[in-house]
Amino acid sequence: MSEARQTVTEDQVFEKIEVKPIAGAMGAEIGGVDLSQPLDDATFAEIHRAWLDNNVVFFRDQDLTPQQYLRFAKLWGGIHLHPYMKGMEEFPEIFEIIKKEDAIQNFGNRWHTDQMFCPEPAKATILYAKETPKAGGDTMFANLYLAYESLSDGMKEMLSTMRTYNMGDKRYGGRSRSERYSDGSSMGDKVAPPNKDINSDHPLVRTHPETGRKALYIGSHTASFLGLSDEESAPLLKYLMNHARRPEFTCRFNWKPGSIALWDNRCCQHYAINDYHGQRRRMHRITIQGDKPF
Ligand SMILES: O=C(O)CCC(=O)C(=O)O
Ligand SMILES: [Fe+2]
Repeated sequence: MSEARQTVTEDQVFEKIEVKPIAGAMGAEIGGVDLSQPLDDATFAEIHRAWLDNNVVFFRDQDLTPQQYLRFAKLWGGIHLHPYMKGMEEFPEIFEIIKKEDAIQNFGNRWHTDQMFCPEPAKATILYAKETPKAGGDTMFANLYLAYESLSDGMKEMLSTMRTYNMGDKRYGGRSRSERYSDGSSMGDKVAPPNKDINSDHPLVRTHPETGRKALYIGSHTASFLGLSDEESAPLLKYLMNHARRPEFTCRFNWKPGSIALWDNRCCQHYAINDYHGQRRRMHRITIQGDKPF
């Protein structure tokens, strides 16, 4: 039932960079580029095209100062700050994700798309690996274009006018981030909730503003559908979440120090695998401002 992505086609031709898909559904490694240096327009245009085609792109063996990292990030738009989490003291636009040896809970261990609870959710997320476990700590991604395109015509029709209700906090068993991360995580001291919780509704079927393709815009922040009760929403939500992460729609990335991922939150979900207990993992994350979904 899954369709090939549109990417493995003749227009995957690049002159400035090498692009190697890592799975059938999505994801490509980009080689031949040093992100610590300013990028010329042609190289940036090729990376941008590869990113739109593959939903997520990866770079290896990068060595960037925080300033160089921010310069690269700002090519993609303004910086989006996480409304519930603090950035680094010296570089507030960079948010450190860390799981120490004694931690239990990691950050991002649910299928989600970043800050979907905001009226204008993050367009892109860039993650830069600083310390990685010997094995484990991979991140998985799922292609939300394929999730949409593989639905039946009847289901597409039914979903076409529906809206999701997405919660910024207290989504999981009513527990706040402060409660969840104070319990065996390394992230507790980074929680800084806004005065008032941020919740937003969005179209369930979203049109990507750059590619024009439709995506099933759903993630773990989605609590219900507008106009339906929680009980009515739950089975459909469960079906769509399970459908969106079918293995055929996914790719999985194994990090090494110096790896960078850049993903498009408008058309993919991701999931940080928590399988490296007793080891340390540390990442630097920057998110890029997005638009109001339509
Ligand atoms: O650490 C990861 O692999 C991903 C965490 C996450 O969900 C995020 O950075 O948005
Ligand atoms: Fe995330």
